[in-house]
Amino acid sequence: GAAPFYFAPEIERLDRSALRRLQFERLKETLGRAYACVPHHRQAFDRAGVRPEDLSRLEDITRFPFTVKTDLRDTYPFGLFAVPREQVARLHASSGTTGRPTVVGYTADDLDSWADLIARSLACAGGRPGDVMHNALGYGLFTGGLGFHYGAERLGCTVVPMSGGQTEKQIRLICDFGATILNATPSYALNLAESAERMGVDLAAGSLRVGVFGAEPWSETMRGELDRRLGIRSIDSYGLSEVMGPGVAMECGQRNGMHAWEDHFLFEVIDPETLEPVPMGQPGELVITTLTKQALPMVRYRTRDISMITDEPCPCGRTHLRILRVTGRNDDMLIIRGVNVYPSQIEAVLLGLPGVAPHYQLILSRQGWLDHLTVEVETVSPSSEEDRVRLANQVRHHVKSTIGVSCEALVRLPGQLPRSEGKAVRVRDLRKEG
Ligand code: ADP
Ligand code: K
Ligand code: ZN
Repeated sequence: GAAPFYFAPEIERLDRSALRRLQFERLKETLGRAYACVPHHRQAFDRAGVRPEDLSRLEDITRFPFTVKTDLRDTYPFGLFAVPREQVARLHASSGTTGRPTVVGYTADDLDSWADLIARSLACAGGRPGDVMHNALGYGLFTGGLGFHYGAERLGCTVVPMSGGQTEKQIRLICDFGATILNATPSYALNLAESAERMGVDLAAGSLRVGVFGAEPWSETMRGELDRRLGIRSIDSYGLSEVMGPGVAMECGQRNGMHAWEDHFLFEVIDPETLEPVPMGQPGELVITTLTKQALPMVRYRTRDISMITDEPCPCGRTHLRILRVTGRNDDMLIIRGVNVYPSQIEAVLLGLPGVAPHYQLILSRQGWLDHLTVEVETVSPSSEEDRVRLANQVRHHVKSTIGVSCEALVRLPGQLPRSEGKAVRVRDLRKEG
């Protein structure tokens, strides 16, 4: 293949001992800022009996307390920010465990680092200045669309800010503009491939060369399908809003795991039961500490993502460790078309509707390659067909407008939904790993 290309060659190939020294310096600074500027962190450190000065080597990170998703909710909206609101240049938000979204903020410097990390990640994925990047990730409060947008501009790409939806138009523009990089969730990319086939458009014979796919778990089988049907090399891409957004880790051309950018983040893998570190190369929950974020420093954020990491050398020359596929989560968060959804959020919507009984079921299936959500509810008292149709429309409308996902709603008569003995089984996930 072509000679390796790096966006930030010195840092991407820094030897691991220098990388660890850099991490130590930055970690010390981050812990200091978290303690000095964020009351939540100060209290948590005090409770754990640990001070930033207690960090004398990188491994001491394990003495510091974890941050979890509910900490963001409990301090909604800006309680974990370490800078005055006037210094926050941008806000993003994703779904939290209840009605309140998880709000994240960036200073101008944070946005600058983010664009650099995306530029570095896109180059790692095989992108080059001059590429045309068709960005089908959602723009708006999600970090996906805008995150990739500015980083692709920084790399020197021509960016098509398409966002989601309007599938036929997407296909036409990919062809007309000569897109070479496609950015999407893997399931939407397969949907594009299928729709193109129906339209008689052969995307595999077209201009696309690289696919950058993330936001939801996907498999090697799906990779094979995407490569073949779109005529691309499909690359796994990982990130989460709480620590930044996309650009946390990206596969290189070797496709042997995602290089995780250790100059900006510290990665740990823990046993979710004992909370103790697990050895390199063994599966566990990914825990991430930010090393450069100003607006929202994150200390030992429990991602709930199950994966493993390796520091084995990669033939591409990058020294940063690799996150092997994220295979699932250890909480009840569902990912529906790339959107994070907690059953508790849907429950809150349902219980707010008059006439709906506290019995419901969420059924997840695939229609083609796309996720399909069916919400089944029961009425409190016997009701007419007409009333049930009206209620179904309300459920659909409220789920869409408060959570942002489309669903099908089925309203049953009292007693028609299965009753469980013991713990209610609210979710039936029929999606097969394809
Ligand atoms: P994004 O828009 O990047 O998905 P969110 O904060 O909305 O950011 O969601 C982050 C979550 O999405 C992660 O914690 C993980 O569960 C999931 N996710 C992101 N990228 C991947 C990936 N490449 N493989 C599997 N899951 C992923
Ligand atoms: K996601
Ligand atoms: Zn590599």
